[in-house]
Amino acid sequence: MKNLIAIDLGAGSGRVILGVYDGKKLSLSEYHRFINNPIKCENHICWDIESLLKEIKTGIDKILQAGILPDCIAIDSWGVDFVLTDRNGGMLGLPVTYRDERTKGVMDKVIAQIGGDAIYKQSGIQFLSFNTLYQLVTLIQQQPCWLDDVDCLQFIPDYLGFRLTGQKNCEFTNATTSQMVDCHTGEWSSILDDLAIPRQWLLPIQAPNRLISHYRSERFDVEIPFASVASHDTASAVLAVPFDCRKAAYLSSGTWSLMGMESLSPLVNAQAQQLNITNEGGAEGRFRVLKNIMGLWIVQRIQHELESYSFSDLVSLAETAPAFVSLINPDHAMFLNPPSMVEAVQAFCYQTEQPTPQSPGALIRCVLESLALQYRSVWVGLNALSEQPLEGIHIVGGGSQNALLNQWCADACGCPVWAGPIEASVVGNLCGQLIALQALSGVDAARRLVRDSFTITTYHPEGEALFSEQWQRFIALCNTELVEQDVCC
Ligand code: ADP
Ligand code: LRH
Repeated sequence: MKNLIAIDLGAGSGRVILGVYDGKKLSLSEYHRFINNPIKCENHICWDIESLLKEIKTGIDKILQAGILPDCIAIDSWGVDFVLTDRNGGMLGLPVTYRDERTKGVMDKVIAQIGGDAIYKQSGIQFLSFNTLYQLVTLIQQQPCWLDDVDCLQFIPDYLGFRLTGQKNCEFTNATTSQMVDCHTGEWSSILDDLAIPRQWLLPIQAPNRLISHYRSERFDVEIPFASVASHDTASAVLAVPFDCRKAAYLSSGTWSLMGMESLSPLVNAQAQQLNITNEGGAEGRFRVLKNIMGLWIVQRIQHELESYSFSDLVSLAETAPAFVSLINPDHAMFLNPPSMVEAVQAFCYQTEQPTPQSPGALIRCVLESLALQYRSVWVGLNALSEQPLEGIHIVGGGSQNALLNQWCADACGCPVWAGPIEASVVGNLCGQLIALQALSGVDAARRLVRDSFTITTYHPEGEALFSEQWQRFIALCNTELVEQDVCC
């Protein structure tokens, strides 16, 4: 039997969960959940690192308080963002969030300077304006007064681990989200030299699912082994996808919708580049061939603005609203962090000469139908790239509780959908710890454990014709040029 603590940080919320492995099954008990609220600092939106650390320690203490002696502890979080430290390990500036505006326009300039082909061929990573690469170029251009003091860059989960244990680390799966790792060698790429990003800031890249240190709690007088797992939350979520013998896709559905498939080698070719498909690193050196879709972030932000509606209220209202009245391109940059998401959705519809959704039901229906249609686009792209046809889609993460969207995903893609587990990143994090403790032999054994431990709900496609009728209209809308000043405020 093993008692394990998973700390899983999403961009919206964090949780500290106890996982108990009895040799046959894994069960979860949530001890602590907290909001991850970015803060404004010198005109940038930043992660409140000290508050995250405080919440993490509170969660661990709750578990220790219950008299449980954990065998291991590990952290995973969102990708791309990082902390810079000086020679004494002190934090230099607060880490800026990937939704901050500072990188606006930088990616295009970098592509013009060194060429998109060169970046993609080496990294195999999708072009997203907020990749670490563009954040670092921006930072070097901005020249903050402390820039010369930088000694080390650590990604968020590695840095939080460092604060808990004193051990520095650079874990592979999260490092790959930077677009600075050569996907063919697993080492830092020569793109860094082309852009004068100091290599001496970077630590050697290490494989996940290893014990690396201990966390000592003075208050409870215990020392808990600390593991570096697949510390990119999506990599841990993919580890927890209950694949069986069928070749299938996955959709990690939360703040983002990450849709993809697993591959033993990177898939880097002209077609993949044209589709802006990424090859992020996974556990056991596997690759996450996937695409970011803006995801339930849009709904989260609308819910925040409409305050009095719960998530399930909004989904019920969407279900009864008229179908396919207005559609948006959910991946348009205008939805990354607009001042008002309701207004951004309405502006997109107005500019594309569609009725502007007014009621909560109409707004959410517009967003969820558009997400389902985008799932279809990515599904078609993945099938074109896959050597074997994909037989269905595993949906994991908090969004897998959205039965309406699960059904629409099955309908839009015309394939079965298997939903669960809900806490996929936590489950992947826990399985990574079991691998580090040699209680599981690897990823395949982990997935057997997931299948044996969690309920999976199947959705069969019912209304494919409806979605396929709308798909050409959706693609045309996605290709429509919008006028920036009208859509961004
Ligand atoms: P993150 O990527 O931030 O870790 P999660 O995996 O926690 O995200 O998923 C959060 C999402 O889960 C929310 O945005 C919401 O869309 C969805 N969700 C949470 N609870 C429910 C629920 N009861 N019914 C439907 N969807 C839900
Ligand atoms: C999801 C996620 C995603 C990244 C984004 C920054 O939480 O890690 O995989 O692209 O956040």
